[in-house]
Amino acid sequence: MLDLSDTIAAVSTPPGEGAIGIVRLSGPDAMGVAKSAFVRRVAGEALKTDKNRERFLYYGNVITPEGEKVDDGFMVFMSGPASYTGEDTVEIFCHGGVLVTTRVLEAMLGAGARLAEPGEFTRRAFINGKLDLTQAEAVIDVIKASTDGALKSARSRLDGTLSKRISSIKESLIGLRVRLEATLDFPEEEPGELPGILTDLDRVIHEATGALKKLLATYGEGRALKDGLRVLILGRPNVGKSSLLNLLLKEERAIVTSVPGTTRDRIEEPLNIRSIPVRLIDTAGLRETADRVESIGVEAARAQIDSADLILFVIDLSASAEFGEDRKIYNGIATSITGKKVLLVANKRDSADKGALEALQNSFAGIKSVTISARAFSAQTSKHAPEYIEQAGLDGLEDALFELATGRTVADLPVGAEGSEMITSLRQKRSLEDALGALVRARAGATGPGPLELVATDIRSALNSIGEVTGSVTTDEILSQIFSEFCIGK
Ligand SMILES: Nc1nc2c(ncn2[C@@H]2O[C@H](COP(=O)(O)OP(=O)(O)OP(=O)(O)O)[C@@H](O)[C@H]2O)c(=O)[nH]1
Ligand SMILES: [Mg+2]
Repeated sequence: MLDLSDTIAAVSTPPGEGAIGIVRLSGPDAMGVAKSAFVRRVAGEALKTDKNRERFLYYGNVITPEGEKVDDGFMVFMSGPASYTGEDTVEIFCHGGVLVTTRVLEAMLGAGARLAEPGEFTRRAFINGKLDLTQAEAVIDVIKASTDGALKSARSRLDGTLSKRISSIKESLIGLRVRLEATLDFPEEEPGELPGILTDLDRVIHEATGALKKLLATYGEGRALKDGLRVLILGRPNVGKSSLLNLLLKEERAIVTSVPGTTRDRIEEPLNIRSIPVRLIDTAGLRETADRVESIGVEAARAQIDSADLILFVIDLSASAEFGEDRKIYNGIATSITGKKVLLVANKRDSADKGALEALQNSFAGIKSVTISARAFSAQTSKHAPEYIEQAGLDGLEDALFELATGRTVADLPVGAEGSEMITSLRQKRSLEDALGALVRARAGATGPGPLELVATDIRSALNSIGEVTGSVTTDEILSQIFSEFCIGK
């Protein structure tokens, strides 16, 4: 268990050289520690506890317990509960260097503070009720966000939108549970109540399961925004895989030639697709080859499959005679791509064979596909001109990728809009799935021959699982796992 009676300290700015470094203190004796280790420069005297002005910037020197000056800077005091952690908090702004911030921190430790654990400031904020668990998780997501969409989603969770959504599901179930349990405990008091409760139970559980399913469906997008996706480009040699990479990057990154077997080494580049952070990986074309260097590349391409989230399988519409060969290669990797998302990218639509689209349908029935002309883009000098993007089919490709990755269309609610709450962690997903399972059992139990006590138990268990998401029900283990992802000082 966390000891809240300690006063903790940490450097809150990242290690490195910067204009300012911030050392943060939180806990009951934050001001006491600061008082011993920070001396006002103007007055040349220690801060007087009774005269501490909150949210007032003091200028002074940080000193060691031996009285040696470490650095000069500002200090601000914020008393709890109106602070990030809900406790008395002090922030010291000193020079931003690795050694100087370490020395300032040591001065605070010398004056009685303890070094904070990773995420301990936020964990204290959680314990003190300043934020719930979905918000605490959002803190780290805001810090790590690498695209506008990821930031919007994390920001809106930090503002409590997901918490609110979950609370409203919880409230309706609590009301139901209370009524059901009262009737079961005191059946003689309101004998006529039961049929009405059962009707309400059916409706409330129906609504709650609908809401849970809706939230669960957002996990794909939530996770994609938060963690990004590995998108792997695969296909026969010369179909235009490297051209596709260049098209998505809008830059001629990979070498493109008409010689099959051009790409031998893996090329990996970061980019954003409709706000989803993506690592795009181009590989050597898949085929049997006698060339030793190329065959190493082909093996390397296969080795990438496991870690990929989404596969772009490229085929060449101007080589419909080869679709059988494409399909063979696809079948060859079929077991390793089971469960992964696959988009068939039919390239070279500018010079497609007659009947190529139908032939493609026959060879790859049931696989989501999109047609493009990657070269239309890379062959041009003015790379961002809209007509080339259109000619290439880039928008359609990006839309298809987004839809496949998130399970929703780009035209749906924008990220951050009301009603667009997302779940983003496996932990949240598992708890909501447990809750859903318990509610399905409860609903079935209510119409079945079993005792209604079991229905009440299932509703209670669903509430418990929902409570895990926001953290109203939690264990030390869950908390340690969540906060261990944080940096020290947050
Ligand atoms: N007509 C046409 N040709 C294209 C298109 N995209 C690519 N090509 C041509 O196809 C050839 C192969 O393109 P690459 O992008 O190198 O193909 P690749 O799949 O990376 O090939 P390897 O690295 O050898 O496996 C080049 O001559 C490209 O100019 C397209 O949309 N239309
Ligand atoms: Mg290539």
